[in-house]
Amino acid sequence: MNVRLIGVPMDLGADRRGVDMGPSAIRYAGLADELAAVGHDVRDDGDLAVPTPETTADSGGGAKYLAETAEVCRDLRAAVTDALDDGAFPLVLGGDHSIAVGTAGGAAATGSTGVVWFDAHGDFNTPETTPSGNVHGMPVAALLGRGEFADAAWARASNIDPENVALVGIRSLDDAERAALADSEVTVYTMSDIDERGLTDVADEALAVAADGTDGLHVSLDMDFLDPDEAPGVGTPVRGGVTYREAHAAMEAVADRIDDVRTMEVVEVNPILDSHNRTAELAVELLASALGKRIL
Ligand code: HAR
Ligand code: MN
Ligand code: MN
Ligand code: MN
Repeated sequence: MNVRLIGVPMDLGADRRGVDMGPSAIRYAGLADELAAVGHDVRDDGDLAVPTPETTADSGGGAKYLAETAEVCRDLRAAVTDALDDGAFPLVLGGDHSIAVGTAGGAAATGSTGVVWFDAHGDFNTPETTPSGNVHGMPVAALLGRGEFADAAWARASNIDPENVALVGIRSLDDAERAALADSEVTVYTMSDIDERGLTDVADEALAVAADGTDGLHVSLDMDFLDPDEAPGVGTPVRGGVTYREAHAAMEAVADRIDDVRTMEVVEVNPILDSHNRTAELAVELLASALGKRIL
């Protein structure tokens, strides 16, 4: 594949500072070389321009920096569709999870899109329900046009049907978010499901749900999907996440369907909270697995 790296040093969507350094940390951990070793042609387009909290006044409202986030997501969507038009595979490096609106929006601009979302969190809040005001807790709801996002052209992706959205690894939901998810057609695989059925079975089914009747897939990997013992460098760690081996198995399930995958992103790597770049190195390993690296 022609892999196109797009960095998005975004941290307007989260309270803990530092995810803006995620793209650098992932590059330093050797992503381009690792993907080249798997056999891909890799081009790095560098980072998008993203405002920092130091230079930006919050535009106000129930969601912090929503107007600024919208602007970045519009730019990212354009970068992703450019890469897709060139026949490349856009691999987006975050940044906080709000950027998924741009990545998945770019995928959906080219056809109906299913989404597989590996995360501890549901990211299904809206500006009306959010307890924190942080947009990284809202991207799934934004893409599906829920609440205030119903009229937001930058957010809502009409080519993404909730029936083709699957969340995997979930173990932290806010009350209103839980009720909204239960009420929706989104499929949620919690950690309990993974305990009972095993990761491979759950990941295969999640990918099948997303692929059912769609033209392509978007895969979103929030590093807090993993247990914090494995991935300490994330802003909102939640105990009880997947193990190192389970995370690789999830990415190998993605690799089995890579021909259907149109876009992928890795988000929420926070080098300030990390231990010797361990989480960024793990992100590189997992991306290599997803893009076809095999032991034998
Ligand atoms: N649900 C909480 C909120 O809305 C926590 C947000 C999520 N943090 C993330 N996203 N890293 O997955 O504020
Ligand atoms: Mn997330
Ligand atoms: Mn998360
Ligand atoms: Mn439907």
